[in-house]
Amino acid sequence: MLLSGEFHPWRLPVPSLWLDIFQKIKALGFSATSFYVHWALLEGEPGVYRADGAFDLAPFFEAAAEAGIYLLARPGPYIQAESFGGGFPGWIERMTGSLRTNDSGFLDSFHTYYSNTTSVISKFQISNGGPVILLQPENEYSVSQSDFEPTYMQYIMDEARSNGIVVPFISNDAGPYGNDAPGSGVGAVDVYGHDYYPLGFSCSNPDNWTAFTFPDNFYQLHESQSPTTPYSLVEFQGGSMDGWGGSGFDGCAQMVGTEAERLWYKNNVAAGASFFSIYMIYGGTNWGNVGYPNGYTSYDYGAAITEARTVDRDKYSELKLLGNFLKVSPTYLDVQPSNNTISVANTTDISVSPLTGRTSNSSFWVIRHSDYTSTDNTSYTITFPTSNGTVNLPQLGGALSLLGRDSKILVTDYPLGNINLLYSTAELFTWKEFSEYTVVVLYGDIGEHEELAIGLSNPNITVLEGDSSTIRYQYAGNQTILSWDITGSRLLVKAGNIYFFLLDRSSAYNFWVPQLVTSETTHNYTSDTTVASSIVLSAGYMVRTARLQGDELHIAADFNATTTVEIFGAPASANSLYINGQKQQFTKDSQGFWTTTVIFEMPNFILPDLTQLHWFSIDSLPELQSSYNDSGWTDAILSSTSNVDYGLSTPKSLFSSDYGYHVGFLLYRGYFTANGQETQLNLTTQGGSVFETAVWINDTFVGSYQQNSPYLLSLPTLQSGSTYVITIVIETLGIEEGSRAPRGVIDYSLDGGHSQSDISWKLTGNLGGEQYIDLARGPLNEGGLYAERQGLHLPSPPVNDSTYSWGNSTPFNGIESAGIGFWTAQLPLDLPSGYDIPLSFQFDEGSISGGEYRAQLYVNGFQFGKYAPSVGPQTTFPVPQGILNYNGDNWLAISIFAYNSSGGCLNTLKLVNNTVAISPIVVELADQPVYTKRANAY
Ligand code: IPT
Repeated sequence: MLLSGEFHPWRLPVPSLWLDIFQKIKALGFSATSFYVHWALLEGEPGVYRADGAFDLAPFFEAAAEAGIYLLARPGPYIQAESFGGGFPGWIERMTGSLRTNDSGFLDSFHTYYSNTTSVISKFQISNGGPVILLQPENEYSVSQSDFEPTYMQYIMDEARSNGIVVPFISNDAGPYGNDAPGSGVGAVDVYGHDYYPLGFSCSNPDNWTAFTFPDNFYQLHESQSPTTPYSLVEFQGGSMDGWGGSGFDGCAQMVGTEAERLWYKNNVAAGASFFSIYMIYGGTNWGNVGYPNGYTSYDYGAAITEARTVDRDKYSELKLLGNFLKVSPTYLDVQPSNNTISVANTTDISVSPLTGRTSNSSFWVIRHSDYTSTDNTSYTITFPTSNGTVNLPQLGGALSLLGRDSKILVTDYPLGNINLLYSTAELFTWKEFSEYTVVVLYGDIGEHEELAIGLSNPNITVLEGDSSTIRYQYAGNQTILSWDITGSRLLVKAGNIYFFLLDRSSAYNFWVPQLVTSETTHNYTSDTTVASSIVLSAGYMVRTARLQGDELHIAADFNATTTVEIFGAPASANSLYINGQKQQFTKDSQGFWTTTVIFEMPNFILPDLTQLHWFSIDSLPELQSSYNDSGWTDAILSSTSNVDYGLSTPKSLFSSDYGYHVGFLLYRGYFTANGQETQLNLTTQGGSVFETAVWINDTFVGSYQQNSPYLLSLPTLQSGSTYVITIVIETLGIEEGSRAPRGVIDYSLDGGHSQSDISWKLTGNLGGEQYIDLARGPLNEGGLYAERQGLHLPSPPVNDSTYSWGNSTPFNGIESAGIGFWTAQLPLDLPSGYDIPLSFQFDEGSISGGEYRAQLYVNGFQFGKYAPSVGPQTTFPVPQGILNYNGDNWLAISIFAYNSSGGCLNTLKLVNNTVAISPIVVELADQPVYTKRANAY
């Protein structure tokens, strides 16, 4: 059983934080992570594979291994992922061959990337002691292309094999279509898998489930499509993407929230899934232009782990209940979905999906409302076949109930070590057999009545905690039946030498089951259920690891409040307790349970007032000045384009990719001699989705438009015989996934009897184009703004260098007319150590201002935000520690592209913190080279 969550290292460019995410995934009870590799980031310059700094995959593999997480590698070359080009570099626009086909031009184009990437992955395969156990070639290939070419799929797999990949290949069909099921010859993978997003991608009405789909035939499909391979859900909806003008990720987190997790994920269990990966488990950030045109900077995805790396969404805790249950339930791998109505509720309002044992009696029963959208609280009784005959539950009176939009996995004949749990109507979170006793943790919702039976005859029963009047028990032959009400205060019942913790859901959310690492532990990947392989804790915010070192028990955990920590099953050889390295006093009760308290006090720290920083300002559109020298720009001299998918409408190509510019701001300058008859410029530009274009003639602002092109711009009166220059600024938002759609000026016409060739053009994007300058931050981080070309967004910019005319305005003064302003300021931070203090930059008090400008936020040279106050929805931009130096100087920069004559300014910008927790995480600064003079910058 692999429970997995998707996480992209390139959406969190701080390698020392990868372990944090893996530990948060591991704590869910999950065993795996699936990840994409992004070609455009690793081969910005065609033929040159670079994996410097945060782009190096080795630390990602090492962190996964340390956390005990297996990996599914998904190196594409096409990945989608709401990312720049869907993984394709911009220069793919100059390559021949239909994309994602067997055309040799296309195959050749990804050879450098793919051979290098798969070689690195191969070193970290399980066969070499590493975490990688599966590889997915391409992405949803089978149905994504109408002209599916098995030979292309086969080529990718052959390439991977020739670079040392020995692990099985798995596919991710876009739905359960079975198109590339194993055994179908050329292009067939080893393990057939499919994706599924039953809730869709609109988060504006998260509680309205009527448009969603709820499959009940997945097992049958699997049996007909690929019965010999494990049933694999390679991507299953864990949240949703959201786009410009969207409703924001909180709605997505609510839509795919605790209720959806219970209904759909347990339905996947009912279908017998044994590889089940959630897309995304941690979304991260589209920093430095890694996003696609429809997406904004945040890729939070409404996932279980927030963009700021916090685990305070209930959906994280809910997932932990399911993950830990499956982790300790090896008989799940022996069961088979069954259509028989061998178990029924007394009401047709409740459906039961049976999973019955193949080689044992151990069975699982997934119950839900027949109408999965129902919000009713329904009373029911239920009949189960067991090894002790048919039982009608509840047996000791009372009534079972199922809340609206809830689903439960009930078990029968479930082995708790040597003892048989005949049935339980409460859900199991975990159980552990320790040397002296067994701990069983069960939960339900407040107000529910539960019952279990256990194969113990006449055990001693004591109620150690809670109101014993709510507990009933009865001995029945070799069974003992126990029933209880869930009230909100914990019940602890000892039966024989089993401790039953009978919890309500939110108390269960506080339980954690870290694997116990000892000097004998050879690896951390899986847990068996033998003695003391894990310990059980009731704690609070987050427990990461447990380690036995001699007689010391070490716990690594995060605390966002003063927390009572209870430890059940501490190893007998342990006699001292350390939490995050600090020795901790504790009490040991007669059961042998340990209790201690971790005090949380909000640490003292002051986040600087950003309006009070010493800002340095500069005009970032000096191109409008008559003195500006554009001799360093690229002349648009190509009479044809290399783009085989799009033709030219202009005498010279103005497709930016023909000249090596693919990302961020593009600038064009067109020279012509006026005849005095000009009144209009008709312009077609393309920058993706809500891209913005602004136009000047000499230093006169002509107009701007968002998205809707072609666009007619009225010109001022021009002097016949004079030379003019048209300056066009286009903020591009990335390249569409799997496309060669050109960026830049696509078409234009100038009236007054001009032909197109009367205008001669120059253009620029990022300095160096594909020979990009900043190897540490990669090929996509910089666009073509003057300030970016000069490197002024980097730390320690030359604010004393008089070749730049720095002013002392602030981004809160902004600029007063159309143009581009740029500001930089030093931001000292001094935050206490021993805490995780996620920070975000918040514009305009968290609600978009409607201002007619686009701002970019740079932190220590990393572009970490595109704020579009007329589009939204994002106002708050998390920036991880490691990009920010929490104990030292940082450099913050802001660009403002004001595209109408009234200019633009920030109303406010604040540094705010998210959930603060005591934490053992160790964060190192990402490689972040400072400014050095760029010799040929213009
Ligand atoms: C699936 C893609 O495989 C994945 O890369 C991502 O784009 C995801 O969609 C949406 O976030 S494709 C699925 C919608 C059929």
